[in-house]
Amino acid sequence: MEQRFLRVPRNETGRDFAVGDVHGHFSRLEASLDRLGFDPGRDRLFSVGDLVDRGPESEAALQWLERPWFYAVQGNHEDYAIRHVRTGKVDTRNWRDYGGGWFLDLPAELQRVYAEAFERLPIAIEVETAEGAVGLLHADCPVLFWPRLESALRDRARSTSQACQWSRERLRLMDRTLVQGVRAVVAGHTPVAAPLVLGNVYHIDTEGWQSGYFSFLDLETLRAWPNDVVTDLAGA
Ligand SMILES: [Mn+2]
Repeated sequence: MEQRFLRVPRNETGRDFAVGDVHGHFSRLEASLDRLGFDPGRDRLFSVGDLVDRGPESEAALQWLERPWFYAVQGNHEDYAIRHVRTGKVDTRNWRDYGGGWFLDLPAELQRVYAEAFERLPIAIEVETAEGAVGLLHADCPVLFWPRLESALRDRARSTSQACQWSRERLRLMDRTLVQGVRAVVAGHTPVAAPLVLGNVYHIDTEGWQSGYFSFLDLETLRAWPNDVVTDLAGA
């Protein structure tokens, strides 16, 4: 069984950043990291998932996942690829509309290689920082007490993963309920115009893969670059 919940110790030498959905735009990501002054010798980058589909460079996901400073959780687009290979039960026409064509057109052998790499990704990551632990997942946190997530991913694996990877409930309801037992939770999946925090949940998919820009959330300071986090929509 793959590790669905990954704990990452504190970065003692450099900074830790989370970034929103990449969707096959690794050149843009690279350019943004350069402007940020990201130092791969000391800093670490945490993707909140959806590395692939839509953009032109999805195939580069494998190289990125081999980098020692790069971490990622499984997004719903990685879930499409895994389910397609494992079960064949994916609505491929729908997935193609969402950018899955590059995968569907790969030889079966290579599809398996990608699916296996995606399967090794955890559904949630917990990163230690000087100010306390920060949680990362793709879409939404289905528990209101973060320390329960690990056992939920084990005992109710399918429904818990599905909520972590697909749900848009918090943003839809503008729900500001705190997730207890963790300093902050970081998610992508649902686009926002600027990084937005609801309760202690940070939504950072500012559509760098489309017409927006990549946002980098410093996990120590919980400040975002290039635009800081918006806490009050009325003031946005
Ligand atoms: Mn997504």
